[in-house]
Formats: sequence, structure tokens, C-alpha cells
Amino acid sequence: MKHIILFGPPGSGKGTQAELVANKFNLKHLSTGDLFRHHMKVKNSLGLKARSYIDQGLLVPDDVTTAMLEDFLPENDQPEAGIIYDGYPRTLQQAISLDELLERFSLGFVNTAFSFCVPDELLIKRLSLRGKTSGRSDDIDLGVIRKRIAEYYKKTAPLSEYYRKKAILTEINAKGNIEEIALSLELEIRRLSI
Ligand code: B4P
Repeated sequence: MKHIILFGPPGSGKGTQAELVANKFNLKHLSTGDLFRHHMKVKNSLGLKARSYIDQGLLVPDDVTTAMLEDFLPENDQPEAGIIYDGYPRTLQQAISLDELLERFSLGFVNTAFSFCVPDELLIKRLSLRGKTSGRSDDIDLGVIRKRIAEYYKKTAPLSEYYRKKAILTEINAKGNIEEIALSLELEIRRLSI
């Protein structure tokens, strides 16, 4: 089973590209952001907890997020060719937990991690634009958007080093249009023969 990670700052296009890659390569698309939004919509206790962090632009604590993944993995050990992770891991602890869970459930290992690189001004532009139509509370307030970007640099950017040391990091220039980025991602996946 293949395991492909996409990480990058908010608005870098992870969710957009994960969906395209999942369809192209018959992968299951796991978006922790979408899972949280589902729990928030049905207003269960996990959703209420997640909302208190997401609305402030903060990451949801690792134990809450990893518990959600622990439920997801055993239910998704078939039939697709693998999983594309969109927004998980987002901290070093989550990266370690993912490796441990894959081993515990005998699901293989992370094959590659793509780091999406986009300048901050473009992130702010994309997210503010989405905020006008998405109804997402975390896309509306400029202060919250900036907080999310700051959280990324503080907590998620160090993942580059973690995956570089394992020799599975590929940086993707995610400044262009959606089709150009999708094509470069597809070529990389084929080149790496994942
Ligand atoms: P996510 O749902 O992952 O939201 P995101 O970071 O904004 O990225 P998303 O994938 O949705 O957007 P994309 O860049 O594709 O997370 C939301 C929140 O949940 C987090 O802030 C955090 O609080 C919490 N959370 C989630 N996972 C967590 C974890 N593991 N640990 C702790 N907390 C967690 O797209 C953005 C916009 O840009 C879209 O409108 C899109 O159409 C547009 N766009 C994309 N690519 C473009 C391109 N090339 N050109 C022009 N526009 C483009």
C-alpha cells in the first residue's frame, strides 16, 4: 500500500491537488481538515473541541488528531492502491505517530512527502478569496489567516528536515495554476515510481 504525504502552508493547494492525485492514482484521500469540518458540522464533542482551535487559527492538539487517524487507518486498509495524506502530519510528533501507526497496522511505510512552497502574499490572497464563498470561519478573518501561516512555520515546516533525513522529501513549486502543479506532481510520482 502506498502512502503519499502532501504538506505545506494553508492555501498552498494541498486539498486541491490531493483530490486530483487521488483520482488519477486510485488513492484514498485523507484530509484531516475535512474530517474536523465534518465533526464540527454535526456538533459532536470532537467537533466542538476542534472548533475551539480552528477558529483561532491554531492547530488541533496532536492527541486529538492522531486518535482520529487511528480510527481511520484500519477501516481503510483496502481496496485503493494507497492513501494520500492532505494535512496530516502537521507536527513532528504527528509524523512519528504516523510511522508508528503504519507499522502497528502492518500497512507499509511513507513512500514520499511533497512539500508545497508558495509565498505568503499568495497564500493570503487565495485564502481570502475562498473565504468569500466557502463559509469557512478560518478563511474570513485576516488575523486568523496570518496566525495559521505562523503556526505552519513554527510547527509544520520542521517536517521538511524529518523527511529530508529519510531521503523521501520532494519540494514542489506550488505558485502556478492548478493544472501546472497537478502535472508536475504527477510527473514526480511517476518519476519516483511510487
Ligand atoms: P485544512 O482543511 O487542511 O485547510 P488548509 O490548510 O487551508 O488547506 P486546504 O487544503 O483546505 O486548502 P488549499 O490549500 O487546497 O485545515 C484546516 C484547519 O484544520 C487547520 O488550520 C488546523 O486548525 C486544523 N487541522 C487540520 N489538520 C490538522 C492536523 N493534522 N493537526 C492539527 N490541526 C489540524 O486551497 C486554498 C484555496 O486556494 C482554495 O480556494 C483553492 O481553490 C485555491 N487554490 C489552490 N491551489 C491554487 C492554485 N494553484 N492557484 C490558485 N488558487 C488555488
